[in-house]
Amino acid sequence: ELRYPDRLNAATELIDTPISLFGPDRPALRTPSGELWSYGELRIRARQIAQVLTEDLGLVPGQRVLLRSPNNPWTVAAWLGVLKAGGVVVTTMAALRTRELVPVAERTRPSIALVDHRFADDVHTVRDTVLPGLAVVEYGGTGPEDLVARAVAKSGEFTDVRTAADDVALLGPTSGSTGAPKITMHFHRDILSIDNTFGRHTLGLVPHDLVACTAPLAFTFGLGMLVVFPLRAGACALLTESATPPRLAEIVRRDGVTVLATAPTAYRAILREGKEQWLAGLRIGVSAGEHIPRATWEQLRTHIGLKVVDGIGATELLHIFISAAGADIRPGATGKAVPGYRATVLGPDGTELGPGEPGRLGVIGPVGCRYLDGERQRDYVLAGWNITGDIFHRDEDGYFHYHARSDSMIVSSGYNIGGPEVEAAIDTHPDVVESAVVARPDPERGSIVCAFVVLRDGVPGDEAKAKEIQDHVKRILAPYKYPRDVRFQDALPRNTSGKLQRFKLLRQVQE
Ligand code: 3SK
Repeated sequence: ELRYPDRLNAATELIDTPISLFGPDRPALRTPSGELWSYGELRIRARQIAQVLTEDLGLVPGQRVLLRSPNNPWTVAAWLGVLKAGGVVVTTMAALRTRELVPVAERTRPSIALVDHRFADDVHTVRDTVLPGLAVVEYGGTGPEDLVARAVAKSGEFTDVRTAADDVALLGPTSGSTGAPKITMHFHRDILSIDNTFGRHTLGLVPHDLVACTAPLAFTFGLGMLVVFPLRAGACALLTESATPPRLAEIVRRDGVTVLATAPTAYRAILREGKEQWLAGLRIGVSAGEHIPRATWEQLRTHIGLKVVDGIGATELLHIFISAAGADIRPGATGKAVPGYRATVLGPDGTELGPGEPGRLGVIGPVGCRYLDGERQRDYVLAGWNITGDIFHRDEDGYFHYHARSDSMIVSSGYNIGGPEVEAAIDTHPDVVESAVVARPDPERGSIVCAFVVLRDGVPGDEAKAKEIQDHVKRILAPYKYPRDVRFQDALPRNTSGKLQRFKLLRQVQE
């Protein structure tokens, strides 16, 4: 069991404690363009921002501060500065548009917004339409009102607010499977808990690590990989604002990245481009956000000897709770419950199922789901188990094997068909870039498997190609699993963190 003192400020633990252990001069943050911030510099910037917030903008502990920016050092400083000042960070993706920001702002009601100047227009619109009292401060631009100019004029002397370990530190919006935002709440101690579990037991960063991650800091996967885990280990994070998968692979090689965390899509794209050798220097590769297909995992292992650490997490639980690393990895399985967590598989009536039986994943651990919106809480937490919405089975050895999202399990003529299994089969067709399958309502069979398929450039998506893919799947899987409906698309719909928006595909087949 993890125990924390009653008074705990996560920002003190993330920046002041490492400085007392490793000194102020170690590199904390880098960018591909050569910017380098030491731990000492990051602490001064965070303190200066805390001064701007409290001295100039009147922030009092418990007030909420919306952040909106791509991944860069000032964003990390702002994140730490808000916590140092006792504020609550509301993270939002830079790519969100006004109509997506409005419901987040309405629910979280921030007092202040710190916004990268390139992404400020939507926040001004939010203020003008729904939050007239919002103080919007831009950064990264020019002029005396810019946050950077205001911060560097401050002394850098600031004593962190003595927040309680279970004061809220973070409001993390998540779009969930329906698209409507849900707001998760996390305490100061939760931020340390993800490091004391996945970070230390599974990932095991060391001070010489250079960590890159494609997820935005506004997605808790990115926050853990780029801020919480590296800082607590005295390691360095490489912050990329945006990078295509081949460019990412090039940066990994050029800058000597030792740990890369990204989604399976990026690994697949790097393999497709034949750039996987550029990842050969990695000590650790992490894949999360969605299940990594076995074929992709095997290719990385055989081509460059990289045994990717798969993991499943949730914004509701802040980070990863099932995973395995090193010798514990079992190909094809996501992993075991991360030390500190318990996981189980539940049947429809909430009873625990035995090995081999697929059902709903239930997780209990030091971080649990707390929605700002109490109504939703009842759907997510059942008898203490956090119900993540994923279908898994557990094997005799306690490894968890992914089947599908509970909203993507396809029941056709009485057969249960796991969508990802069909996708993995389709993806082995040489003309296929990627695919996603959903259940299409069918009067005869209840549902049928409908596959949305992206083909390689120049390959025509016609009836002959659809038939070829269907026959290909029938050759690999039990024939009842083949997609009876094949639709070709230029790209699959993904949200700003790269996660597939399956609900959009479901909508298409239900229309
Ligand atoms: O698996 C995910 O989608 C996830 C969500 C939040 C934090 C971390 C992860 C891996």
